[in-house]
Amino acid sequence: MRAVVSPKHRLHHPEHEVSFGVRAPALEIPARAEAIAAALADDGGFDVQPPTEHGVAPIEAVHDPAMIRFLSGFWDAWERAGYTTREAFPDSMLHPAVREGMGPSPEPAGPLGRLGYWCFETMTAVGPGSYEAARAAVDVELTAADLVLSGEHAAYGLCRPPGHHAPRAAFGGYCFFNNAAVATQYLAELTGEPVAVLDVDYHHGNGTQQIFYARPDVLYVSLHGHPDRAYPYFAGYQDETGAGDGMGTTLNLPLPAQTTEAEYLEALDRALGAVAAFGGSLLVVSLGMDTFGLDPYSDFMITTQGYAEMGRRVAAAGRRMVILQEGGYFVPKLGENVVAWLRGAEPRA
Ligand code: SP5
Ligand code: ZN
Repeated sequence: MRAVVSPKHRLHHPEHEVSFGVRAPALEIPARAEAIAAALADDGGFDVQPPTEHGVAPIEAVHDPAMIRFLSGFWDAWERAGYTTREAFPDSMLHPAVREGMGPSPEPAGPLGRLGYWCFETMTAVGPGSYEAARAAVDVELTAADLVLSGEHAAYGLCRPPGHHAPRAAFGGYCFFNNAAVATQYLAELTGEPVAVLDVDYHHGNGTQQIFYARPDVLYVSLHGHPDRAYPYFAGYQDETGAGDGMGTTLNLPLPAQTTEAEYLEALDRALGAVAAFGGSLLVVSLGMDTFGLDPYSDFMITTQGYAEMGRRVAAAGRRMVILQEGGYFVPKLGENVVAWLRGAEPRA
């Protein structure tokens, strides 16, 4: 399988995240992508290439251009305003109730206010190289999409930072640009075909769901920890099935704590049934390894062999696949788990 990898992810190297008011070591760190890249190289079965530049237009097709502008200029503005931190977090976010009945808030002028205007939580440090790294992750993802458009049955994009929590007009959940959504929109535009997205990260991909919620030509299907206990809390419920013309093109399968591998694979078969019933030949996979038994976020019991079986079942759907990295935070097994999934997904003789 061909894989796209960029060293530019290293430009985003958060030191901390803030979880329930506690400053903790960052989990979404460069070592994750380094471990995956090393495992791809060690395996020998992957043809690894760098991304090509695609510019900002494919991002503007999905995200608010004002958010892109904010991210591109944030660090300079932060330093110019006199802050001397190594990375930045908002202190006040734009809760919808603050402006209830008053119309939308203007975008503030100062960088701390602007940070809370665009960022929705406290886990996503923005540093001097975050924007450039996020742009490179988009180039990685679009290069993987190009490979599939030019005839590869499947391609893997080692995206870092991840993307699936970023809706059209906000960022957070370790995500800046929604890599899977940008790729999906790009594929839909270039082929005119419907596109299915299968999200198997432990967390619900609220951003991807939001971006395509009213779209009849994009199916979003997700397996995840139930939002009653799991981030992102405010999306991923079973009764969210789409809106307007997109009614019926969202399927959420929230799962209980201690979900076993057998139970997970059963839910995956349901998800793949929905993919099979949807038109088109393209599938974008949001691949998160934070369902792993040892992952700090996981209360599922997925094993390395389970990932190989997942890859097999997804590939058996027979679709052309753009497989994009999302989460996965148990670094010692991360590379092995990604390789197991991708090898499982390889066409069999
Ligand atoms: C792409 C991705 O996997 N993003 C994950 C973002 C998760 N943010 C979680 C915030 C809540 C964490 N609080 C509980 C700490 C458990 N170790
Ligand atoms: Zn996740």
